[in-house]
Amino acid sequence: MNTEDNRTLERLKVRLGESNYQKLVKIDNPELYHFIAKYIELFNPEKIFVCTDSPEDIRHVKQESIKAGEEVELAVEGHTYHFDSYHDQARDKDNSKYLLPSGVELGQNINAMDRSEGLKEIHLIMKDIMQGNQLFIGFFCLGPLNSQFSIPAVQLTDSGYVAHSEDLLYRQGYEEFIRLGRSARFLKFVHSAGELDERKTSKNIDKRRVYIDLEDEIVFSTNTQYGGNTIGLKKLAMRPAIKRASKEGWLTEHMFIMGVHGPSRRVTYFTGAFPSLCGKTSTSMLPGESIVGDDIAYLRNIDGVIRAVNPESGMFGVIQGVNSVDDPLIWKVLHNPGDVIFSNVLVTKEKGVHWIGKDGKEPEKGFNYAGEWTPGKKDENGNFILTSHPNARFTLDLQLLDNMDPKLNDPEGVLVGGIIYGGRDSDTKVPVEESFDWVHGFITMGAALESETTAATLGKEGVRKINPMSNLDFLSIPIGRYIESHLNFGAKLNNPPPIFSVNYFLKDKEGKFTNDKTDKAVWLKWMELRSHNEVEAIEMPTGFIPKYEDLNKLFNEVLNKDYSEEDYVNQFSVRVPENLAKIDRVEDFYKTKVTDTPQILFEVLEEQKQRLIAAQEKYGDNISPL
Ligand code: SPV
Ligand code: MN
Repeated sequence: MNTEDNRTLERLKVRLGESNYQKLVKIDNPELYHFIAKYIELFNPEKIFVCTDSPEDIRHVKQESIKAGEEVELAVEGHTYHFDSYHDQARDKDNSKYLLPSGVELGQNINAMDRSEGLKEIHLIMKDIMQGNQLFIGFFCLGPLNSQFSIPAVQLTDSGYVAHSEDLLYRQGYEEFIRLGRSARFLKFVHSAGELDERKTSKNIDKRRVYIDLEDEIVFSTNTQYGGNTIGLKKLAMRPAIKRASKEGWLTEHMFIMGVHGPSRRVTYFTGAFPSLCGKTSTSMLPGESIVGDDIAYLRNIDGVIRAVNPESGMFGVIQGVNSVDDPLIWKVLHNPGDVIFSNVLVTKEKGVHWIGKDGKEPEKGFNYAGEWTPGKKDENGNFILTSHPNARFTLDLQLLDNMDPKLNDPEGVLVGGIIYGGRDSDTKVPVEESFDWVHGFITMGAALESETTAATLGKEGVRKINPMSNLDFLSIPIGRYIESHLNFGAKLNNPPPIFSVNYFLKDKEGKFTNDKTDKAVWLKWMELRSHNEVEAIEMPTGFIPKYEDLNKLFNEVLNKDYSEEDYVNQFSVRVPENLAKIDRVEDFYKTKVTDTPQILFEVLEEQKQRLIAAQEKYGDNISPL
């Protein structure tokens, strides 16, 4: 330790007090000391709490959140609710920016600004921002402990709600920091909810910022509480992790990981990328299957195969539509004692909660993210205020779920048997389809992924947007380079797993959904069999689709229902004009907006176009699988 390190420690001792100081110095890492000292001095909190992995410390954080009023206890033991400001209900894409040194560019799809300007601005906004408040310092590990996948991370926040959420969602990492000492290459997150109003929600939304400094691997977040903007280890950590991954030859993806249970007790693991609110969590939570993670995955090539881990160990899930029939396992956790946070739901006088799509009758009054609520209440623009926000969520530790996969904490991760790309697509893609090979799948299903926008980000809903790998919101490298990383990753595999696309949102000519909500269970079982070459498929211009008789058999086995040939034709016919239009949109996007697109992307799209045109000449606009 040099004199500068010692001076930093002296300063920390004064600020932290003896017991917190002792906790911190058990970790031998001067970089950590300097980082913490710098931000303590900038934020100027009145109190500081260093949280270790001990259950007492973790309990203390929750108690402090309740004491400060950011969370309020509900009738069910262990449950709390939290509100975000009415104008702070989703990720703020406009104010999430990369801070780039001169000479670095990420392309026009990625929001960025000059690094020194951004740092100046954020330091100014956050100066003395914690005066009179408490700072929590938490240590976490992204991915299983002591694994080649894992990334240590430290969080500084003045929000007990954020700190508590992280305790539920991530693996504790204090001991891991001690073990790693100076070798820890850790990510850093600093957050302040800023000034709070009487409802304990962030007040200065105009000063809401999420700034990502890739140089020092620090993410700043301020004047916001909504989890997607604040929970450092969630979407904020994805940004530096994507950059690291691209440099080091692995992948950080916006994907669930689940075990699909096949014949003879076989479990095949799938990862699936879906934009927010497109069925990602509900797929990973399908009855009879097991969940490793519902949101983020790290993928590595280990001995020529893909292995994956979930950097998280909890779930920050959408609550809208959760009901006892479709989501029995989540339902059970949401109705039993345990550590669960409900955010932006309706709370009743009896300290119960309600949300859109919950079983039972809607309460006649309560209070929600907009204040006192009765049915029919309108906001200042005359829009109805819904019972709960469409992006209202529950937060829980995966350990509470009966279907948690036993390999969640395996340091080796799970072997990936298939990759799925899904989007919200009302008129083009069939419900399930397998690609011809890795490159074809990655490009026509991943890089060309389109989806209609949802309530998970601020802005208009229902607009079709391209979202490569459903990861666009989090990319910290130019899109072309990200695509290149994927192609390189695939090229180095001995035997790449099959790639599939799914679409749960296909509508017929009358605008009705062609599928039932539960049908995805069948698509998964079919993909599981394909992964082991145990079922045949029909070659169509866009990929391999299931045969009618196989699906009918699976519908009977899995859902105990018949599947009509008429439904099959409706769902699996290739709509040629729609598919061609999609290719045009995708080509246009890459041609005009992604200057570093690898040439192969255009070639693969062109081949698909030619296959479609040739088929159209033979069979017409609508090609029946029969
Ligand atoms: C998503 O929107 O993709 C989520 C929730 O998983 S958030 O934390 O807001 O990113
Ligand atoms: Mn997500």
